[in-house]
Amino acid sequence: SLSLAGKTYVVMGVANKRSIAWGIARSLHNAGARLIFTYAGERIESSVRELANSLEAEGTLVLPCDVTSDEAISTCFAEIKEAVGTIHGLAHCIAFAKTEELKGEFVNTSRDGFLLAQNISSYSLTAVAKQASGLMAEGGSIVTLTYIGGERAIPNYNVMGVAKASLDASVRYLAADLGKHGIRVNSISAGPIRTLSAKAIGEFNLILSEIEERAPLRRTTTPEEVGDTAIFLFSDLSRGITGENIHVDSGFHIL
Ligand code: 0WD
Repeated sequence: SLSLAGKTYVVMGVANKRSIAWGIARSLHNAGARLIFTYAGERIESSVRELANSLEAEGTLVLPCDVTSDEAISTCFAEIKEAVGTIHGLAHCIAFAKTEELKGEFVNTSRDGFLLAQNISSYSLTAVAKQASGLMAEGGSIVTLTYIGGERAIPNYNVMGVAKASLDASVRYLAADLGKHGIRVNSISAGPIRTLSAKAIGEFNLILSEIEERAPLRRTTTPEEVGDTAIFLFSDLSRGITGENIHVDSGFHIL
């Protein structure tokens, strides 16, 4: 199977064991990669440390990085540079919107809520790519997580759908900029998965049951499936792919 031994990856956005980021981390770990985890705030630090320790891997780092702060991002990557020098990839698994704007009609979105969702869920990729790319001396691969709600109007996804559309466009522009440095930028559009963030989305259970009934594979997506596609995008097997979005959603997007 695929080996990423001797390579180092930054995984941003583990909140708990259900996080898609944790699925990606486990796939990376199984492939022999060294991992650096970043977390948003003190509230989840202990949970991330506990999960990182459970891997029993040498050299794992856990660092704070609130992506709403440019200073926090530069401090974080300066510490990563100091510790490991070179990184080979980064998984951006971060999103946030106000719960009250993830139900009802999009037309009611506030200016505040719109900008907050764009800031954390979309702009953060560009801010982080700028810093991370400086550490990718041997080339690299950046992977972010998106959702079909950025391509089509999905009930309740609302302001987050618009943030995902902007994230998807950012992937293409970043790929265009960073390709000359041997750095690839891609996204995975995951099918709905029951996580902490997903709890905020109105009628999420309905969305899950629709996938089970209608998606070509007749089952919901697992974090392991997303993790295994991520390590493909991190590995040399995907060396010709950049600026791309891969749907890991049991085929739901073709309907
Ligand atoms: O169905 C789903 N769960 C899908 C999720 C389908 C398709 C895509 N995605 C995306 C999400 O939109 C997100 O981009 O996957 C990514 C990861 O989401 P997740 O695994 O569903 O959710 P979760 O485990 O809650 O992790 C998201 C994390 C935050 O968790 P909390 O609970 O603390 O909000 O994003 C991080 C944080 O760890 N995050 C931040 N990180 C740094 N700085 C910040 C911040 N300011 N805000 C949130």
